[in-house]
Amino acid sequence: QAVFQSDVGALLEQVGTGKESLSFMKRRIRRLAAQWASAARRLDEKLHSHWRDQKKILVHVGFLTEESGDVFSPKVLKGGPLGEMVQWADIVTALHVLGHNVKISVSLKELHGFLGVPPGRGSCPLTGALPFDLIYTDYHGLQQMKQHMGLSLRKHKCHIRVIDTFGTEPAYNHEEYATLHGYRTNWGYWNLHGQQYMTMFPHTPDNSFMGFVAEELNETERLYIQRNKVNNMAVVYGKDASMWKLQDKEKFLAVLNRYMEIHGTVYYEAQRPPEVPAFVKNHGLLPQQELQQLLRKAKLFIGFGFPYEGPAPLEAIANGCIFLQPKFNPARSSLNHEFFRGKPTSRKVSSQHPYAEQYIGKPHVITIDYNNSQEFDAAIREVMKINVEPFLPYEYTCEGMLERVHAYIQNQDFCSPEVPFPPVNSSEALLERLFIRQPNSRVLSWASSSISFPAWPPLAALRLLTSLQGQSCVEACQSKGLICEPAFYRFINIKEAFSALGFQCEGVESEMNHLFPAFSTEHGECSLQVDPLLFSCAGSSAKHQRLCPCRDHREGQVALCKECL
Ligand code: U2F
Repeated sequence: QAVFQSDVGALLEQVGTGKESLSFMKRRIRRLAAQWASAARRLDEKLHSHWRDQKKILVHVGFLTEESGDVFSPKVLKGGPLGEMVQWADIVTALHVLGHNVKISVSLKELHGFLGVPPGRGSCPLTGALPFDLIYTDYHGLQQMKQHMGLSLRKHKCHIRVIDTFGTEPAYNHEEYATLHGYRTNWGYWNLHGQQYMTMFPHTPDNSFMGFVAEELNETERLYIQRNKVNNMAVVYGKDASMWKLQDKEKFLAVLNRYMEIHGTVYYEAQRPPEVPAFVKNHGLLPQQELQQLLRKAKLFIGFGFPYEGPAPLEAIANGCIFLQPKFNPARSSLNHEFFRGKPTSRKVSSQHPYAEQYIGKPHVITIDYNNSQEFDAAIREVMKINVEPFLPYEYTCEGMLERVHAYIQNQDFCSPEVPFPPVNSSEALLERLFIRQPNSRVLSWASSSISFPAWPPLAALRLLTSLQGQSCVEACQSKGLICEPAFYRFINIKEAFSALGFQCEGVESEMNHLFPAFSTEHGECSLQVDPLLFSCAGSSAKHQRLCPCRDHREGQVALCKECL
């Protein structure tokens, strides 16, 4: 049985030494230890201390290994990306606090040692049983495991979880389909189950949302912060001078400078001051803790377009700042933008931080067109006028992350053979009664009494609807306040689902297509999915209305349905 553990001493020893990235992670683990501990107590109470299996878990952080070049570690103190380090620190802490038996590796040698593969034997396959229940790694680590576990990776891959910042959509993950249909990238095509990829934000429900945490405030701190906000103080988002050089930055800074005192945390070398305008009070790159203090005073945290989708805006909002950011029109994606090119997703990024825009929004987040200087000017004035309270979505609190990771560990299973659906002996009449229409709605729900079938999330949460033409299932479910749930596709990939929704099929075909099951508006044809690996919430076509399995979600926790705990 797993027992919550609040002492992080053993974890800190595991993390090791010798790299700035590891020191950064350790500082973070230490700083947030008390917060994790009290979250663990609350969750334990909420779960009524019920039985949780203790898992043996290997965490192999591929991007920090020398063998993958480790470009991140040398830049930790120089304004390089820290978001990934934040996330890995929080992942290992969550696993440890949940009471699992965690081993951490940041080199091939350690990986070999933990897996019991003799060193220097190239791709000597791991012949025996895998000594872990779960392996958390990243794309670099996955590649290393392929090289060094050889064929046995295929046998063990259901135990693997890939921490994947921006996400991997099913069309890119499916090797054959990606190759045939132009979705092949340097990263994707591992033929994993889509939910084995775990993202930094809830980008697409095709993947599991792993996330990270931000600091929480107690009541005294909240009051103190609100009383001491400096109304005309702005902090610019961007710890590297290159982030300040983007197009027209000077223009915005000049407008901002008219109203507010501008602070920055841009890294610089002693001999060479940073290339930021003289009127900016630059503090240099700050330790996380000191950045929090700065954010506590500031009224505005302002993004100039890069970095995309990082942790800092959540930290700023949690400390009572308003986050002002540019809208991207057209939205950026791997199809039209250099930064996202080659990433295994075609998700459209509508602003610098779509999560802040869509899940938090006003008054904490203002997303505007920076090309319109009047709009920009008006936004700054609005920021100075309104008062906002510190806000942190539950899913980014320690308790929220523990709750989510706990639910995944105890319920997600990609190893057991799937029980076929529909059950072989089920009659057509029975299948026709699987869905019932909700009163006055185009949404159908699962008639749980007609067939009982073990599933997680539980089938009672299933809501079936159709997308509009050109709409993805992510959007279709969202438009009804629901979340698309790929685990439910297999229950709606039957011809009876079409008739329940009122479609009259001219014909029924089965094909490999990440948009299926769907109804072709041109030909009246109903198309089913052949390969479960291609069940995908993402993706749309002007010629199809997709069948979408949606579900509800817990308040502040989109990853989990109401009955998922
Ligand atoms: C994102 O990576 P970044 O590291 O650029 O993300 P940020 O939002 O800037 O913040 C990461 C952390 O850096 C900390 C801050 C955040 O937790 O507290 N920090 C700090 O310690 N001192 C400072 O002076 C300023 C910030 C994203 F996370 C990655 O996944 C992407 O790859 C990257 C590019 O889009 O952006």
